[in-house]
Amino acid sequence: MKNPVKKIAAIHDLSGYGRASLTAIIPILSSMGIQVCPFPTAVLSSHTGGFKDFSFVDLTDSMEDYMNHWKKVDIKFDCIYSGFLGSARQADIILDFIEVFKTDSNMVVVDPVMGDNGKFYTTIDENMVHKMRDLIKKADIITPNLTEATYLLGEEYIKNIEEDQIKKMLVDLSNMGPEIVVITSVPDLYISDNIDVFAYDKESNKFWKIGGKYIPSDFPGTGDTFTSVLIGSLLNGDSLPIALDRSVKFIALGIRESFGFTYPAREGILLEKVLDKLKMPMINSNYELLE
Ligand code: PXL
Repeated sequence: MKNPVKKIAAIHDLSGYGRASLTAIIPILSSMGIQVCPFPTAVLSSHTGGFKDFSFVDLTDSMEDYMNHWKKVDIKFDCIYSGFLGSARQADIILDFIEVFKTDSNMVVVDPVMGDNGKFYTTIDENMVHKMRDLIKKADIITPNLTEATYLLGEEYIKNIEEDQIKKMLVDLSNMGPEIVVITSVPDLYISDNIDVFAYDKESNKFWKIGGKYIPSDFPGTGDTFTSVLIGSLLNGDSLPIALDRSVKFIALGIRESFGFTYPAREGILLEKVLDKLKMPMINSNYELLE
């Protein structure tokens, strides 16, 4: 029998407080039956959104040894998934990692974590944008939010963006390398309070849209949650639109759980209350195939 539990290398920071990056990625993917092997890029006392005096240890100098050990052990990954980087130089190390661990059958997912709402996160600068452009060339799937997509393309962030402009961004980004491009956090021009996700699959030349109710951006970690559910669904055999829809629905459920309590939004969505919904049957699917 083929061994059923898939493995993922998760190259992200560990933020001790606030349900972002590895503290979201590990429980989500393990609840979906996937083994997560964390490869930490930095250790922070909390994520950087909504906190000022967080501690930050950049792990760039330890990453080569970490990778070389994994190389020696000869680990076979079904997916390589990178996110928040502790320094721009880490992008080069991840490119080496991809060179070593990429196979014909596994997938490389890059979430180019850099900012939101038209602004960089505190620790990110222009240098990171240049390096992320190199990194996405080697990805099969990328999942920027609208802010990160505009940084990658060197364009200006416009909140009220037309569907045709988004489709052009998707194609332009896929021309930089990735087969599948997903852009999250796109405000809907026509339905107020909706935030949409758009995706383009180069092989089938199809564009998808998944509409969702407004997700306040002061809930950090939703990007990491989104991409983790997407990857878990794809590794478990879902199609792209179903996997996207599952991710949007899961985040909406998490936020609805959170509203009933008084935890500060900066703690992130109440994952612990909804992890058991990750394998929900996808009835009432809510995706659109765009013309
Ligand atoms: O969720 C993305 C993310 C990851 N890691 C750190 C962050 C953020 C977003 O703010 O601050 C440290």
